[in-house]
Amino acid sequence: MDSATTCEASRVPLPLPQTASRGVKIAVAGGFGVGKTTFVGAVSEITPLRTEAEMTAASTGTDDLSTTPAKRTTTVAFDFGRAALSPSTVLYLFGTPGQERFEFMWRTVLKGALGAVVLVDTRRLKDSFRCLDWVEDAGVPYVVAHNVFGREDQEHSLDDVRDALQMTPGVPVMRCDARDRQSVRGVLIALVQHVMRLADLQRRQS
Ligand SMILES: Nc1nc2c(ncn2[C@@H]2O[C@H](COP(=O)(O)OP(=O)(O)OP(=O)(O)O)[C@@H](O)[C@H]2O)c(=O)[nH]1
Ligand SMILES: [Mg+2]
Repeated sequence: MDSATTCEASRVPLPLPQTASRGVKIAVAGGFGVGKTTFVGAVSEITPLRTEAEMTAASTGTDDLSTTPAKRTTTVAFDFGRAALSPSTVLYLFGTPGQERFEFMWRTVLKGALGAVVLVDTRRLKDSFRCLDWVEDAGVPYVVAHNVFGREDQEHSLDDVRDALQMTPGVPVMRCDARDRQSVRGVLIALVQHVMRLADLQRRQS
């Protein structure tokens, strides 16, 4: 593959390496304000495409800002970023909107995805159920990543998170910091390994 991408914001040409031979779509999903846009932005090697809109008084009572009081904008369509996982494999990252009124976009974002990261915030775990249902219904393999916002939400063990979310056995659960590139890369590597394990299992069973 020998293509070039131009970052609109910086006007810096960022060519894909000539060794890149595989492009893979990955969805980054989760409830409102769990850190999806932050996650995509932290790892993207191009200036991420964002579709943020200012939050207005109209969202009062609908959007829970108690855990992210500094939040001023919300994703209204999707986030897009690109990250090379290896010289040959490039991930195209699509972040979903979090608000339920934009759920119609979730199907589009999940369509054709090789895998999904479901980000959760342990202070608002119940907000994750709808998203998990969407991802499971779409049949997209996924991992759950607990985005750690502070010390208090590290008190929950990953087993607690798994139990609280009534997760399907075998789905990996891990912690991450959505602001940290290495941490986000770790989640993406775990997702790709999980997808490869499932594919291998399927091959053996057929
Ligand atoms: N302390 C801390 N803050 C974070 C972390 N991840 C995201 N944030 C902050 O939390 C807020 C929400 O992050 P976003 O990335 O906009 O969340 P989102 O899931 O894309 O939100 P929606 O698109 O509105 O659903 C922002 O103010 C981020 O700066 C984290 O790991 N730690
Ligand atoms: Mg967002």
